[in-house]
Amino acid sequence: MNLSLPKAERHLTPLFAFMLLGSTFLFAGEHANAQQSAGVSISVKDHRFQPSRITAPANRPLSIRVKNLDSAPMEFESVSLRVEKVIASGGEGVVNVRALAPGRYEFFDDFHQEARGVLVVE
Ligand SMILES: [Cu+2]
Repeated sequence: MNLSLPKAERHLTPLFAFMLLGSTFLFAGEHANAQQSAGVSISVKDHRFQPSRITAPANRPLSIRVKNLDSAPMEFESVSLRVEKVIASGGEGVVNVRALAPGRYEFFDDFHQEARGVLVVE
């Protein structure tokens, strides 16, 4: 039925097919990437995050390893990441986070709220 299409649309058809093919490859690439998780580490000492700014790649699940070097328990918490985890003094915990869109995600110690940091996803 291609022949009954107006001339302009007949020209568009190969372009459309090409775009479809391109987006299929793009999707396959993103899918492969999404399966690999990334890891970042952070410590807390004297109620300060070290470092207070961490970076991570976008569109990949993320494991955040938090070491508590203080003599009091802390709670790693983030509203935008929707996580909270209590970590005993001298202990460590892993917070697993979904694949994230690029942006800034703030976190804090819910037991000592002066301790704040940011995860920059890019
Ligand atoms: Cu909390």
